[in-house]
Amino acid sequence: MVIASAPWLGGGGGEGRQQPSQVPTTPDALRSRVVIVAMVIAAANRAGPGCAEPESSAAAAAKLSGRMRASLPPLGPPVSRDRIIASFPKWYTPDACLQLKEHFHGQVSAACQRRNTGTVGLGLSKAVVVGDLHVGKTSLIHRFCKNVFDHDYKATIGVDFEIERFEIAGTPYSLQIWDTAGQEKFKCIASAYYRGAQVIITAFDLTDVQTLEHTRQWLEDALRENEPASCFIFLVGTKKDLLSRAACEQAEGEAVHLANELQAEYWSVSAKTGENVTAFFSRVAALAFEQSVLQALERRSGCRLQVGDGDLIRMEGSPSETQGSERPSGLGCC
Ligand SMILES: Nc1nc2c(ncn2[C@@H]2O[C@H](COP(=O)(O)OP(=O)(O)OP(=O)(O)O)[C@@H](O)[C@H]2O)c(=O)[nH]1
Ligand SMILES: [Mg+2]
Repeated sequence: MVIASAPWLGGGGGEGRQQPSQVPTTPDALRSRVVIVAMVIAAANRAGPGCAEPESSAAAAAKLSGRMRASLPPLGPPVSRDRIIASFPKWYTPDACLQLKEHFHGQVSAACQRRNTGTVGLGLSKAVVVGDLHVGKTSLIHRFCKNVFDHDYKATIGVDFEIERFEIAGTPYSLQIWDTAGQEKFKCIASAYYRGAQVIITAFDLTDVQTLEHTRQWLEDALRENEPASCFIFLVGTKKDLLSRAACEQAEGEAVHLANELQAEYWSVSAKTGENVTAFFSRVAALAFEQSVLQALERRSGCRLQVGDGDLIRMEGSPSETQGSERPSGLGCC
């Protein structure tokens, strides 16, 4: 069974994943869970490369909920302090990072200051987390989204997702983080959800070198469903707490080498202690946000307006908005 839960709709992602949808009885329960049942498996099997996410009534409902939410002004409490990103979050190591700059792109800062980011503040960016079973994908996401850590292993069945709200440069922004199953038997289901990812996070266990070797294949699979040039790729070593400093440095050396090959940004994290977890996702959110704003500005600068019987007026953005916006900065290189 493939299950997708939406924490902004209902009671968290991990616990109760085996339960059917709940009847909303409390304000909390208004956030109903979305359960994608067996029919998704059939849909997933039908979906070939390049197909959209498998459609089912529940999946469609999930999408609709997402769209409805995206079209509404942000509801609920303000974002927590550690979700407010005012300055560009730093990389983990300059040896493997996607951008060495320390500030938001000038056009992005200007647009944010003028509250001129279009629909970016209402939209979502999709990040998918892939990697071998047991490497700690779910733990990483749960540490960030719920600030919990569970010693017990509960394999992810199919996929699951969380949505985290941020305020970046004064603009509301949401990241949809998809947790996928590492078990081989769920791979065909999970891979149906790779599509439309702006960020691909390939996770491996720092204590198990084989899981690092497998990241290449995981990334290949995820990129097959996406436009490689427009995806931010991260390589994340998990369970940092289990290694001595020397062992960690050795594992990181190998990982940085691979990250450079994959044009990925490298991070070491621990879901158990929380080390680097918030910093990592802040970096992910900031890069995705910046790219989204630049793309919105680019679209706007090229938009056309039809007047009367067909005269076309090209709407140019103000020079400060359009200058140098041909391409979102920092895709896959420093
Ligand atoms: N010490 C330590 N253990 C961790 C850490 N992260 C995860 N674990 C443990 O590793 C095991 C697997 O973690 P999960 O997060 O379920 O792994 P997963 O990658 O989601 O596994 P699948 O869902 O099967 O793909 C669990 O027992 C966790 O408690 C960490 O940072 N430190
Ligand atoms: Mg999992």
